[in-house]
Amino acid sequence: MPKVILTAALTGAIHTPSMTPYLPFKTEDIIQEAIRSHSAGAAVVHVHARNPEDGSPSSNGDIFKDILSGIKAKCDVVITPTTGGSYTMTPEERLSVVSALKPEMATFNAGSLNFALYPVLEKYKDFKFDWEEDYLRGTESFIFSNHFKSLHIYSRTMEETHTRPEIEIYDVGQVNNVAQLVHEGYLKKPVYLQYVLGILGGIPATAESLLYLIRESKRLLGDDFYWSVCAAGRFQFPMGVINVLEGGFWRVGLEDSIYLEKGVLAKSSAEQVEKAIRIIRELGYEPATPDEAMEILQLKGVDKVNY
Ligand code: KMH
Ligand code: ZN
Repeated sequence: MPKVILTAALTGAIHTPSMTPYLPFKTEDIIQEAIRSHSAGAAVVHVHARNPEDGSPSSNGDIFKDILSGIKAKCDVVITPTTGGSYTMTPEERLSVVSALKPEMATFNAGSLNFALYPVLEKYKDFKFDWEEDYLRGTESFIFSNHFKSLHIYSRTMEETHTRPEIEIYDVGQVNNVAQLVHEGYLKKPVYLQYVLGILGGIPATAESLLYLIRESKRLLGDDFYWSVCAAGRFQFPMGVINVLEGGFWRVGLEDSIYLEKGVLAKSSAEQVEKAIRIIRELGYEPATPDEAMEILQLKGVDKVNY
């Protein structure tokens, strides 16, 4: 039975608290969401830190440590903290979670791009917290910077901490960036790619885009890689189904979509995990357990983290 590694991306730095009452941003709520998503069948949770007072994205090491150690104390899910952080953070602030907590896996954003969220302001007018509107509008002039010098530093740091990079791919040129980093010896095969579809500034979320990414990855990296897909909003489920059928893994969660279906807010990332598992089982697949994910992705083991 083919195993599918399901990842739940719990909170992210895209959606803001006023968009849905279900977005967890208090530390205990993020921890509980991880536990619920693991119980629902997620093998991996992807975690951002948020300021528990107002839900603003945070790179605070103590908040990350509280979240990661709180999850670790309650369940054996694999934890992948972000090094993407948010656009209000420096590359050093974004990377600090890896140096400090030495996680088994962390995101590694494989290139620069516009990362525009401002169009949502056409839909959302009233905000609970005063940071939300400025944060979203500020993305009109935001370039998510991941140039090669920073990618060299990120990869070396993850090598030192034995942290597997979950390599975020926002567009097809970034697959070539990965091939270059493998050629230079900064990344080692088999790499683990996370195709991120549907971000304004990155590759659109279409079947053609996804199949092109997979084909280009195979052309540039050979068959020696694993891949998952995460797609924004309404594309979250359709792209996941295509990717599973192509032999890949799947990421869901409120970081990428606040909906369970058209017009219905998801009450948790766990609800999206449950729906994804129903679908993959109907297709003849089984969700991987955390231990199976650890084995497939050759992770160092939670006993070697620093939290
Ligand atoms: N926020 C997603 C679009 C990261 O956190 O470093 C991609 C992501 C990357 O999750
Ligand atoms: Zn993220």
